[in-house]
Amino acid sequence: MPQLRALIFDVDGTLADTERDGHRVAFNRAFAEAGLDWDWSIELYGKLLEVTGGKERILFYIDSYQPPFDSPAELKPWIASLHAAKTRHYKQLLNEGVIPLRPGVKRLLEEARAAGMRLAIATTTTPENVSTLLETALAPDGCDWFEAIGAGDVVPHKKPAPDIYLHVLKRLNLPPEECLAFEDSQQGLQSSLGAGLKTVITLNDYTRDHNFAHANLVLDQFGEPTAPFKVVSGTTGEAQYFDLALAESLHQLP
Ligand code: XBP
Ligand code: MG
Repeated sequence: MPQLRALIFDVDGTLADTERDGHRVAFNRAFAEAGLDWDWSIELYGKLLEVTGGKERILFYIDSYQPPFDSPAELKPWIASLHAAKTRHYKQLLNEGVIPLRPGVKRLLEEARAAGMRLAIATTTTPENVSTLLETALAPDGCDWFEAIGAGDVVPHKKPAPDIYLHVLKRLNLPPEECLAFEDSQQGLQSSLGAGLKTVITLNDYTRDHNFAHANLVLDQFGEPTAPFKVVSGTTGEAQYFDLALAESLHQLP
């Protein structure tokens, strides 16, 4: 059996619950600033999350919910500048400390680092969103904890395509059999499985009803010694919270 050498994390929904109170709010602030009367409610945003990537999500919204939208002749650059404003608002929210890491994330990352486990990130979101989250919610040197950070437009096809995981595996110079992925959504799981990675899911309010039939383990959260996880599917033995020993034992399963 190959050894477990690296943990690869999704960001949005996995490291932190960024969508409802972070990305969604930032989109709405950017829309208001641009004089648009668009307002993405918590419920509507759940539907829009079907499309990964902020620029792609805006385009999907225009096509599906705003006809007939009198769109600018140069739609792509217009969306790009609207999205740049959204990124500015999102980073501001992170800098205000609005979004903490999910329970157990920092503990797991610290344990993995201390044990010499290699760490990486594979996400759809904009690179500067990742660095700002890591610096504000993890540690001032949080980016340095990760050997490879694959994010945003660095690959042609975002999740559910496997491209971002394949990109990160290449950067790590590791085969998928020596890594474990962590995701929160069906689109993310499709991406990691497509790259050949065993995958652990931690659910959140937006992804609770997604199809995780092929995940190796589905939990409500990583958990802490004082706040155990709930197992939705998969085997955790005696474990009460997700740690490196559980990662190693999952990795050993056929
Ligand atoms: C995350 C996303 C991202 C964010 C917005 O998906 O879909 O698009 O919602 O980020 P995943 P940007 O967790 O599967 O990577 O606006 O920066 O694109
Ligand atoms: Mg996610």
